Amino acid sequence: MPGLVPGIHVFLFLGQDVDGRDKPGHDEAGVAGVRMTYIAKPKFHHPGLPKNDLGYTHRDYEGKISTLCAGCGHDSITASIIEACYELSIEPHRVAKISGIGCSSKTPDYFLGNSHGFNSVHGRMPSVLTGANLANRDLIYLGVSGDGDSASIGFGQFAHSIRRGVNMTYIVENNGVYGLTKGQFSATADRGSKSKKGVMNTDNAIDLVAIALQLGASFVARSFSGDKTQLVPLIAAAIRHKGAAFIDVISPCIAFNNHAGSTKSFDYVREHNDAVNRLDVLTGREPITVDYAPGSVQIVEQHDGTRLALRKIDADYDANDRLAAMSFLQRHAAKGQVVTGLLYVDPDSEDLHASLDTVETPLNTLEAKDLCPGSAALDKINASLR
Ligand SMILES: Cc1ncc(C[n+]2csc(CCOP(=O)(O)OP(=O)(O)O)c2C)c(N)n1
Ligand code: SF4
Ligand SMILES: [Mg+2]
Repeated sequence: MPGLVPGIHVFLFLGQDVDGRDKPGHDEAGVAGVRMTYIAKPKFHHPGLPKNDLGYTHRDYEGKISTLCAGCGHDSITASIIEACYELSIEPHRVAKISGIGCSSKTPDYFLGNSHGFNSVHGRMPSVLTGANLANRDLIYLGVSGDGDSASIGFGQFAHSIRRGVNMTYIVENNGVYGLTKGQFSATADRGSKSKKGVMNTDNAIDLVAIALQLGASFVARSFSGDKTQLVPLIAAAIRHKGAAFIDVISPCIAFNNHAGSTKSFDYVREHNDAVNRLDVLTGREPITVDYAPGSVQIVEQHDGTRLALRKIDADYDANDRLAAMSFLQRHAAKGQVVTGLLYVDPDSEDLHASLDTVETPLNTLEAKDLCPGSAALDKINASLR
């Protein structure tokens, strides 16, 4: 059954003939000879389920049944993405979910079953997403990746998509290991942390949040898969943000990285979680009536009118100060603390389309008459180059 053997997630050999010969189909991520299989969710649901502004229930934002290990942090992130999209009343057909390879990169199959999806190559999600975004700026782009996918093979891709300000929500489901390939340390594993077999990691860790801040991401957050109250509004705010929004979600791998000595285990993150703020996302125009203590809330208005109400937990933390955020993170990381919350937001951010000055109309809908200025205009351009 799915999930009984950690790290291997395709156990239903539905793709084989009775004599064992393979039928044509998709190979599962990097596992030769094994068919991509899935379990569809039953369509029926309780008639009394609450509905959002579009008349959709949570069920309309779900995908297939997860084949990850029972208890995997990634499944909680899936649930938070479903919740955020439901709360924002997003039309599923307006979302493009793009991933790489890994247990984390499998998760887009488990949410938004009626959205566009592309499961790309290991570490290549950012370039595929960038291309799709350039072709059609009208979709909402959700990039889902793992720490191996983004901090090792895809590190360059991660960096360039962030520095270009691609309008996207980039989520890394960070467990500190390569879960799918059986638990090798990834580049986000902390120096000095121990593998399940007791081996010490001697390499320095890459902190993707620190890198994203340095590269100019206009929305940067860190959260924990076990804290849905914190994570759902962060995802909702990131989706409504214009520009590169990055969320690093610590997501324990219960099969390979949830033991004593790991700094990505449920126990470690619960004990060392230092939340600097709490977020409420206000999408309507109604006045703010939330019961805040004076001075403890900061309202950040985003491009599309969404207001972010940031309740300060740490009075010294300023989510509009990039440099201060970078040094705060370093100081707390040195003490072994995992700083979570909305760490930085630039409400005046722009995206790659603004930098390139592209037309408002999605490029994939332009016709030849829009694209070709005519021979007179071309002659003029050519003359100017002689
Ligand atoms: C080009 C390429 N190199 C290596 C692999 C093998 N591989 C598959 S998943 C993976 C690591 C996944 O780790 P991560 O992104 O952290 O995802 P997780 O499974 O931990 O969620 C690797 C090395 C591959 N599929 N393709
Ligand atoms: S990340 Fe770990 S716990 Fe999650 S499905 Fe993969 S092997 Fe299992
Ligand atoms: Mg991983």
